[in-house]
Amino acid sequence: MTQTASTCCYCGVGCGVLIASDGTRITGVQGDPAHPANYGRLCTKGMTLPATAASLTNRALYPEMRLTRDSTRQRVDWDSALDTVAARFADIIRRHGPDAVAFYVSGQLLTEDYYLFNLLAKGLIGTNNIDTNSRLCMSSAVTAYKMAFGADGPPTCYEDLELADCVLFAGSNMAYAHPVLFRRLEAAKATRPATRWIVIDPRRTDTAAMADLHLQIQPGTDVALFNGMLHHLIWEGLVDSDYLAAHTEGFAELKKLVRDYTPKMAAELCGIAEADLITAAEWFGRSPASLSLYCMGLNQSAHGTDKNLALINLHLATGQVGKPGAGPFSLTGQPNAMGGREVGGMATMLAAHRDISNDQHRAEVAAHWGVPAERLSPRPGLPAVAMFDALREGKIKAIWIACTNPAHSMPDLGPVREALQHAEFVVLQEAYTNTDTAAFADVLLPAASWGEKNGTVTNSERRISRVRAAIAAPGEARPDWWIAAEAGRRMEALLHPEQPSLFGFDDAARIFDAHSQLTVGRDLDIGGIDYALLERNGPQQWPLPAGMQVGLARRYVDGMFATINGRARLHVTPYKPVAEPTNARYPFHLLTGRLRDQWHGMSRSGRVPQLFAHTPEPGITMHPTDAERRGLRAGELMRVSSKRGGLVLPLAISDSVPSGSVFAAMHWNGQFLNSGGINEASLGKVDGKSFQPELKHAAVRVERAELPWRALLARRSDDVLALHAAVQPLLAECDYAALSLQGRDVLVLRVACATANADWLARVFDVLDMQPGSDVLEYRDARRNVVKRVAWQGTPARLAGLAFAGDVAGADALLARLLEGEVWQGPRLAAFSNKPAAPRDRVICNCKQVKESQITELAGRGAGLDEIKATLGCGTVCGSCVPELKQLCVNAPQLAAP
Ligand SMILES: Nc1nc2c(c(=O)[nH]1)N[C@H]1C(S)=C(S)[C@@H](COP(=O)(O)OP(=O)(O)OC[C@H]3O[C@@H](n4cnc5c(=O)[nH]c(N)nc54)[C@H](O)[C@@H]3O)O[C@H]1N2
Ligand SMILES: Nc1nc2c(c(=O)[nH]1)N[C@H]1C(S)=C(S)[C@@H](COP(=O)(O)OP(=O)(O)OC[C@H]3O[C@@H](n4cnc5c(=O)[nH]c(N)nc54)[C@H](O)[C@@H]3O)O[C@H]1N2
Ligand code: SF4
Ligand SMILES: [Mo]
Repeated sequence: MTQTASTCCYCGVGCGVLIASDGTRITGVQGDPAHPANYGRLCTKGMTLPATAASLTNRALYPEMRLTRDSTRQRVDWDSALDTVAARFADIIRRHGPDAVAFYVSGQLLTEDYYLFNLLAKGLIGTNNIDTNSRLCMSSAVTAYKMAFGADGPPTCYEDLELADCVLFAGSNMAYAHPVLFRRLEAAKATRPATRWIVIDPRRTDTAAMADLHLQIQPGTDVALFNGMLHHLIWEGLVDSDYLAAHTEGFAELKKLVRDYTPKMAAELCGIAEADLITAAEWFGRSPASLSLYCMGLNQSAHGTDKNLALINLHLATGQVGKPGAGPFSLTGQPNAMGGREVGGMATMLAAHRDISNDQHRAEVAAHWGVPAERLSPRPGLPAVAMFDALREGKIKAIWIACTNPAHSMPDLGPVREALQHAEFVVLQEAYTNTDTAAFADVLLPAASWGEKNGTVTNSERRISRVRAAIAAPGEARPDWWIAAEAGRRMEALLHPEQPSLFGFDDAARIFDAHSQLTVGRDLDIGGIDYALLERNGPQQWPLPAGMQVGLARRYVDGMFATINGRARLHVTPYKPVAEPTNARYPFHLLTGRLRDQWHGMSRSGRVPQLFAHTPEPGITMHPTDAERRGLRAGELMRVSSKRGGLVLPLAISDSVPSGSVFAAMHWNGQFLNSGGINEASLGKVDGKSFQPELKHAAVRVERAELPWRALLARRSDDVLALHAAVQPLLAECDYAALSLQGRDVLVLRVACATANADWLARVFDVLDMQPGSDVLEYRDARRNVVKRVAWQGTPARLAGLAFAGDVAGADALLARLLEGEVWQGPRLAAFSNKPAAPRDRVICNCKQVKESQITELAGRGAGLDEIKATLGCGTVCGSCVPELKQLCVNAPQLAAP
């Protein structure tokens, strides 16, 4: 048994993990007590990481390639794959120029991977067409930091969470998306209960439910809110005039603008009470230290940069920046969103926060790389949405995608799929073979994944942590940096045979050194960090120039900013409505976001049945009043459509969404659904400054889908992932199909079609191994087109499978019994009865598998949170469910004592 210190591969909190392994397999994981992000804590996703790595089903194990355009991919060796990639890219570059190729990479790559991709695109090929999924995520935050402070990156650190007196969450559902930081905030509030929490979110999220003040604004109205708050602060003399005079510029123009944003007018635009807006401004302005935490509710907007700037304006105007517990803290989503920004891994920036359009900057980077200065293109590359447009239009011929799944995560999927279909050549570097993008790859390059690779990542507070391999990558999978370097060597032999190799790196440490040298003298100078230091002293924050022992926790403490004159800049931010307003034909505002226990396209979290328990199925959530007005009931299938496209989802009803809006989680896609997920309907309109698309908002219509033929199928299996792999290709044939993994080892499939589909059913019976026999009973009613099969296994016999098609009455009750795993009592034929199911009892606590009914029962008898935790064990391990436990305590119907 060995233990390897590494970092969680999911969110931007960047928790340290200790991976246990037996040399070939990962056997366990625990939080690293020494890591300054989490001090030993992990959330549900981090705790279940070993389960994601337990099976090789669907792992990309060796390179695959299409030998002709329309053939299926075949296994090839690395040399053939890499030679082909290099030759095809070189050929297209020779014929059409460097901008005819593109790279679309990811904030989940390690810094070293990122560095080499950047070198490959910008240094070797000479194109800036390298963009990343961070365009869908962080680019508005980057743009705003640069415009306001002169440089990218937050001024704050995690310790500020414990020191703030007022915490403003803006468009962040931190309880779900940054759970371990949320645990730190909960603990801070428990010790200092006077701390005020304000949450700005159109939905009443678990984060909002815990706030002292929830501003449930109309979607997209944040700028109006911040302008209104600033108006109040100016009017009441709560701005810090000394700070403004000494350290900023632009206040006079801003003041002119916000004169019009009276609290009354702003509150009306936002759809909230004027008094609440004023309370928020008072708390923010009068607290000794005000910290704002913001995420996709601000960034993913056609006015995302302005939303960020308007919030930063509030901080600058009140001097709430550069001091303990205060500042605008943009939370990064992905584990290395920050590292990607450091290496300049986007189409609009150069390494170490340098600018593409700056001749001096290009020359510095070219000199460091050892390439002629003219090689570096002065033209910005195409940002994500424009990149896929250019691919569709044939201006870009070849694309190399690494560590992201654009056929699921990009807005407006129809044209994205068309682009991938039209492309001359698509390379995909992935750890799994069954993502939606994999279908389009001409070459699939198998990547090593978490637990199998070495490098570094930088978390939300600018802290660089080591990622270490605990085991060897399976099959022929290779680290991402190795793949980029090998292809790079082959490409340079074709394009620039005269030049010494740019890719002479044989390990990740040397790549890190090359990266750190390029930062020397810049705002993010990490000249003092190398692997030896990280080994010795643990994770480090930047900047940390040579000669310093520790990095800077807080930036701009002296009021000197990274702008040319050292002053921060306030920007004039007029409010503009969402890009696609609702209308009579598309009356609902579509909000999208995250679930507590799933990660993005679910290629990893979707391998762990336990992670489905909290939300087993996809859905579109609507306010009760809107549902009632339309005569809709929970569970009915709805067609959700925008002008662009749509999908079918079951209806969920909850007053957590405001009337007039609906919400869908972003996670589900072709691995689990018959469609690509909610981005079938979303909008590709981008912010004019950051080019980040408005993934949070679109206008949609939600109508009952008339799909009378229903089926519910479930099968227990020793290898539920293999079963998933076999069923996945059948999903797309249905008008609605949703697959989930439940219990420990049960695959559940819900299906709906316009007409009965006997042929499909026959095939799915085959795949599920449910042919009538001694342990599989069948019931048929040909006249009604009803087929039911039920399977048992073992002695004593337990339910092992069910398939109800044409009539699903009773199927849910039977599924509940299958999941319970009880011994079957009484006649087997009773399985076909249509007994109604009890309402679903959700698993609230994942670690201890505690259900909602157990919690509400205790709460109903008057038990408080502590007693419930002590009795049931829920909320005592990772704590991810604590926000929900608190709500259940408050809302439980009171029961009489037993
Ligand atoms: N469990 C889990 N955690 C994750 C991830 C994951 O996939 N799963 N992904 C990681 C990544 S990459 C990211 S970027 C982060 C995202 O983290 P968050 O941004 O916190 O999560 P989201 O759910 O995308 O969006 C946050 C909230 O924005 C709200 N919102 C929508 N429109 C508006 C608006 O106009 N104004 C305001 N103020 N709010 C609005 C939504 O209702 C939603 O509750 O999460 C990271 N952490
Ligand atoms: N509607 C809507 N859409 C959204 C969002 C939203 O809120 N709403 N959020 C957006 C945001 S913020 C983000 S960040 C994106 C995320 O969207 P994606 O980037 O598509 O997210 P993932 O599913 O995490 O994709 C990462 C891929 O890399 C693979 N992988 C895992 N490990 C490795 C590895 O080590 N190497 C390589 N090469 N591959 C690996 C995984 O299997 C997975 O398929 O989605 C965006 N899309
Ligand atoms: S909060 Fe959870 S998902 Fe994020 S880094 Fe920590 S353990 Fe991983
Ligand atoms: Mo993200």
